[in-house]
Amino acid sequence: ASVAKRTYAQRAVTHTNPAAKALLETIERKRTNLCVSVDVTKQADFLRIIDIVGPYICLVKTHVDVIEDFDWSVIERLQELSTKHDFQIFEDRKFADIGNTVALQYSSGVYKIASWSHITNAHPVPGPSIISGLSSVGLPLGRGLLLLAEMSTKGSLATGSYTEEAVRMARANRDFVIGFIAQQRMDGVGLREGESSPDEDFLILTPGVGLDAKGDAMGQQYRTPREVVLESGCDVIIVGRGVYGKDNAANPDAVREQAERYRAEGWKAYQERVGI
Ligand code: BMP
Repeated sequence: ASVAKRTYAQRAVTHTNPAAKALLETIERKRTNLCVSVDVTKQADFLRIIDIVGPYICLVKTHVDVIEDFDWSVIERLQELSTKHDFQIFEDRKFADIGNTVALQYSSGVYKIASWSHITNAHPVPGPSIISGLSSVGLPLGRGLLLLAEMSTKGSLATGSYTEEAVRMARANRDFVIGFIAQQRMDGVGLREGESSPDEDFLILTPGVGLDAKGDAMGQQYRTPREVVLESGCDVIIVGRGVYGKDNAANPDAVREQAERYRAEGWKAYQERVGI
């Protein structure tokens, strides 16, 4: 069956990258394809929101560099919460430099991302050398990489042949590249004339998901979990402000309620897609 018709459990069995396998197993075990993106600037808010949404998510997406009172205890607490609630961690670093530089940015500095983040991502703009640089650090640690094949923003340049090249880069590095940040499945994208469809399973993680808004004032565009998972065949919905958004931040019950709501919507769309 096509990848979109297979269950997360079936896909977990055949995936060889440890980060991809662990994510698929977590999704199946907890029956959730929801990733919450926690883009807040105070460590107390960051940890509090994750503790609330933890039971409803497969993955937490972070931008650690926006936490203004960051210290290493944030990472230790995040790891404790990851164990407590059984979710994976994805630092949304969007690497975009030469191989040597990204290897340093991934392994070193204040954040030492590779030491705690199961999954990270990169822009394909520098070409395949960005994958070699990151995999030199991440592969021995069992990490996985997502390439940004598309973006959710108005006027994104990541379309057409750029997206196709991103998929070709991933295909040539399937040990480390586990999938894409994209708005739809990439099955068969970028195949050259005469190339037959390879037996591949890329995870599609999709930001720009919201049930109550169409976008924001800075170019973000939202689609519903149903559009993303059922119609476009994506695997994980990434929701930020839709879950913890301005009004919710102060109110734990509202945050929990939104997390439950997005989890339910995302899972229903998946069940309908695979027919279970
Ligand atoms: P929100 O749901 O609050 O709009 O947040 C979306 C999150 O996903 C942000 O952290 C943003 O950096 C990220 N993101 C995105 O919105 N669109 C993309 O194409 C790629 C992203 O990583």
